[in-house]
Amino acid sequence: STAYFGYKKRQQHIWPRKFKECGGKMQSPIALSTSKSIALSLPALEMIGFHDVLPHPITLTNNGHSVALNVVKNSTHHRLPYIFGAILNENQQYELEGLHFHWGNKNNRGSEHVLNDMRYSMEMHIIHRNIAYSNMADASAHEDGLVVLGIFFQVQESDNEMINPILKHLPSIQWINTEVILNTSVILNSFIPKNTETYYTYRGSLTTPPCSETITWVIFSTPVSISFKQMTRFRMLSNGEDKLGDNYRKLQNIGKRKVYVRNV
Ligand code: B30
Ligand code: ZN
Repeated sequence: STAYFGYKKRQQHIWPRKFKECGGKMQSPIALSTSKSIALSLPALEMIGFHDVLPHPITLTNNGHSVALNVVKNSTHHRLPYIFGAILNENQQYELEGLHFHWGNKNNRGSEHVLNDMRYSMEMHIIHRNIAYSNMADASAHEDGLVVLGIFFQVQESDNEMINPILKHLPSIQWINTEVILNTSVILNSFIPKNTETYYTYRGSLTTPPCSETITWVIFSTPVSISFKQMTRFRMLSNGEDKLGDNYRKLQNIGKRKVYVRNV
């Protein structure tokens, strides 16, 4: 069930009234900076199946706070992409759940995390669930339950052809609570930077209610590109009362947490 929450300043401010964890001490997003991070020679993040075509059907949904791509579960014929390594516990695998976007109505805003004072135009989140837990609800209740990969998008002159399989379906889901089944093949590797060797990692939360503090964040420092024209496709979507966009949460306190940057 989708509880309403808004992104305007006065709306974000009251998230903790209905959702206690949104007022916690391990919230996301945060400002990342090279100089305030602990540089470690961490293992690479192992990403398996990112070059494979995702099993059908894949849906793309306008849920009023984002555009979400979701994959089928419990398919016996296909293994979904999964990740392990980095600061994740040994022998724990995290399987793809879906992905979604946070973006701005102007190019100078939109990403949730900020990297060395740079707020990018968009941030994609690829959600992975620890296979020890059978669903999102169960995983959200455990501290080792979820890993979200963060990918920044930076506006450049030329189109990023790799994201067209998603973009071309956005006009079909202009309205809130509409969904389309993708007729294109989707390959995760098309959406991520070529360089995944440098990443920031820390322990945080879902950036939307219920703000569960069970996320291991892995944010790649290399952005991918998108053109202004391609960004306008996202900005044409509706959230029911307004343009969908500026759907990023304000920065949260790092507090006592440690942020690591992989130093290769
Ligand atoms: S994020 O990556 O930290 N922005 C959820 C997953 C990832 C993030 C935020 C939230 C999540 O699973 N939320 C609960 C389920 N959602 C489904 C959804 O697709 O997005 C239902 C809901 O609100 O109540 Cu929205
Ligand atoms: Zn997100």
